[in-house]
Amino acid sequence: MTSHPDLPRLSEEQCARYRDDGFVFLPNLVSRADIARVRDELDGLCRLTRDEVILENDGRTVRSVMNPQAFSDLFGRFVRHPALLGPVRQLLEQDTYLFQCVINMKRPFHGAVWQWHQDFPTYYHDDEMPEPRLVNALVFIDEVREFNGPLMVVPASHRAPAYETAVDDSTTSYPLRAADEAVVARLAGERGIEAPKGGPGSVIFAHTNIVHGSGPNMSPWSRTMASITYNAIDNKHGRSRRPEWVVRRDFETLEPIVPPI
Ligand SMILES: O=C(O)CCC(=O)C(=O)O
Repeated sequence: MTSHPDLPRLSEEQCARYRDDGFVFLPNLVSRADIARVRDELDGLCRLTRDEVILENDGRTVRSVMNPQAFSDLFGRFVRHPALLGPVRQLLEQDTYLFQCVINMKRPFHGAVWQWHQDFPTYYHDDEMPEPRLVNALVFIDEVREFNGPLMVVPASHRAPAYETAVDDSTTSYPLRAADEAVVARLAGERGIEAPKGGPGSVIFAHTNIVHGSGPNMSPWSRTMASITYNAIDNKHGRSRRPEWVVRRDFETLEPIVPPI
């Protein structure tokens, strides 16, 4: 692995939490100044008409911006932020490439659900991903509160197998391999559900097999969250069934930038 002695690192306790619970929450990790630049850039990207700008079922509200690093220099730098790459490389014990980046806007009053799911079954069945060795960095672009559709996770559910599920393409505008309700009920019955809340720049590092989802945003507050998925460089995905604007084939090893972005 390329040596970067100055990259930020997680403590032993934080690493243990990731291993045991399948996620670790770091409040206020990325500076407010960098997050403000991301938010400004997103204002412009959401006005673009292109496949990567996905609308909710109402045909008006932006749900997600997919892989903005492919058409925004700022996002090309943001995914290389040392505050993200340091912990990710430490957790993977590997150099890493960017598998996917999705910005989930969860707009006030109109942001729709993300059904309960694990990420890895999609990667395995649809993208020829060999092993569940990916880390998802979920970066809060807005403050996440109890009211604006926080991400919910089931602690320790990453230890469960990657369940095979059918694609649900009717609940929202984005097809997803949603988890079986009986499985979610059983796993949540063991360890409950957590929903980390915090200010912009806070980050959840989550294992690719953790069961997670989020409710609709009925509040007047936006809940934008960047979901940046990093893969170990020796775990490259193969030929994906999904279009290239969803799953890119760029295996470049990510090197950290020097902030600000
Ligand atoms: O933004 C959300 O609430 C859900 C994100 C998610 O499920 C994912 O990144 O896999």
